[in-house]
Amino acid sequence: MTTEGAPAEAQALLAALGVPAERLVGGPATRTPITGETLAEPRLADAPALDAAIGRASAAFENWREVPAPRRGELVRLFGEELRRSKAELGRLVTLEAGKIVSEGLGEVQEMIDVCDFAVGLSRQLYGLTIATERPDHRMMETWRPLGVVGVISAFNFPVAVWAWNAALALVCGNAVVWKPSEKTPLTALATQALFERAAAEFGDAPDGLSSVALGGRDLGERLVDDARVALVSATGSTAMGRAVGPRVAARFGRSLLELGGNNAAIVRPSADLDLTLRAVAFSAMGTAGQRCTTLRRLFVHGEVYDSLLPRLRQAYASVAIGDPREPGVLVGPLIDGDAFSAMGRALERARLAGATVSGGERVEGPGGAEAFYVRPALVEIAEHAGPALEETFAPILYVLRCDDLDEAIALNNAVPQGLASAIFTNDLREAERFLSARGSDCGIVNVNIGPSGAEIGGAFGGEKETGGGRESGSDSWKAYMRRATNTVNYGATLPLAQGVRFDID
Ligand code: UN1
Repeated sequence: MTTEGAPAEAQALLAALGVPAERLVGGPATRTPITGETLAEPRLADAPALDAAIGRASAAFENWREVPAPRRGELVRLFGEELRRSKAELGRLVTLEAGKIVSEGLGEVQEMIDVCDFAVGLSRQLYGLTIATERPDHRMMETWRPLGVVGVISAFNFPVAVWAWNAALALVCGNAVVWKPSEKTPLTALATQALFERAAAEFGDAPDGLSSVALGGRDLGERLVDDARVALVSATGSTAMGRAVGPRVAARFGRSLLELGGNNAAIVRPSADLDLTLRAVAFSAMGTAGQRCTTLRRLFVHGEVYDSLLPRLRQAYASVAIGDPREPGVLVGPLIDGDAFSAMGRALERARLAGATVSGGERVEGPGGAEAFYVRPALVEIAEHAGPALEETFAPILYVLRCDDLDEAIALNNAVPQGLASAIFTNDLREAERFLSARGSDCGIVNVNIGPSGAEIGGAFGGEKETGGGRESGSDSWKAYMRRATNTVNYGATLPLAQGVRFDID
């Protein structure tokens, strides 16, 4: 495909994906981070439009909750088929709008397809337990019921996959969905919605307003968060955003599912397979230009292997192909914007002042001139676990520290408030199991001999502490989109003792 004319290509893709042209004018500019050019100017939703969308979703829910779950799964199956058909176009639009390399744009759509498959299977499960009761001639069981309207707030870095994790589960569970995507990535959201509408048309009788998109800024997000008709707010983004969302939802006793930052670490032990470690570290730390919440940001290397691993890592950092993410062979695309570039610069400056050895971090020429921000990923060798290493800077910075003692390395892994993903590289069974044990990593994702990023949809995705504690995607995450009822049925003719009090009623 051509590497010229991102705006024209985006318009063509949006048309092919079914987004009406009139939705793409009248609002603020959406720019591609590849060149800084304007791709479209999609109209934003105002407060009455959001209000109406939530109203339609509430009405849709009343109908949808009565549709048998496997039939609800059929809609998600059809949506998965639409995604398969349009994978190339939607993946390419992710590349243009979020700046991901082509394979990552496609990979993101594949995650959507995978979670649809997962949810379709789930639509024939949604199991509750039958529980032994202490009462004679009784049966006790739990049943799972849908919640209502699920509000989804998503971030620029996974502009479509994270919504799909939420929506596929929410829909098979019987909920309606209102989505406020990142202001930086409205176009992929509109395209996803258009594909969903195709699936709904084929399905036939999906209620109007079952899933909708509301484009807007922080104020619109706040309205969604505060609306008592929204039973669950699922928000993925920065810790600062989560701190604002969590208490507001709690104040009205709504439910929230928060998936926030990650300052992820890996530990390298003397027995590690260094070829494998090198590849895993380079991918996890530099992939997606360090803009994943699972990006590897801290590395604790045993002294015995430090001097064999570090030169190779420096070499990988010095030689990685940075540039236009549409070009084959490029591994590191642009940062999302100038703010991200400034934040990276500030973190590196603080590290330098604290005595760190920094390689990389400089701005690199890309196809876009002044309005696009390409950087060489930075490798920062530190003597002390302090300063910016304790924070999540959403950019490709890897802090490397020499650390021999496993307990100390585990303590360092756990010493940040953002415990999302973690990894150990070792061929020593005892070390691996110690890392996985209760006194090991405190993260939500704990890996052995594979980097922290690239979690697959079948697992529950999330972490503890400042990451919000929520779980999206696989495993039993579906329970977050439902409420549980315990039902007791008496099929005998008498009441159990405690309730058999005598009344003078005969
Ligand atoms: C995110 O960064 O918010 O594990 C989601 C990964 C992806 C999802 C990340 N599958 O990196």
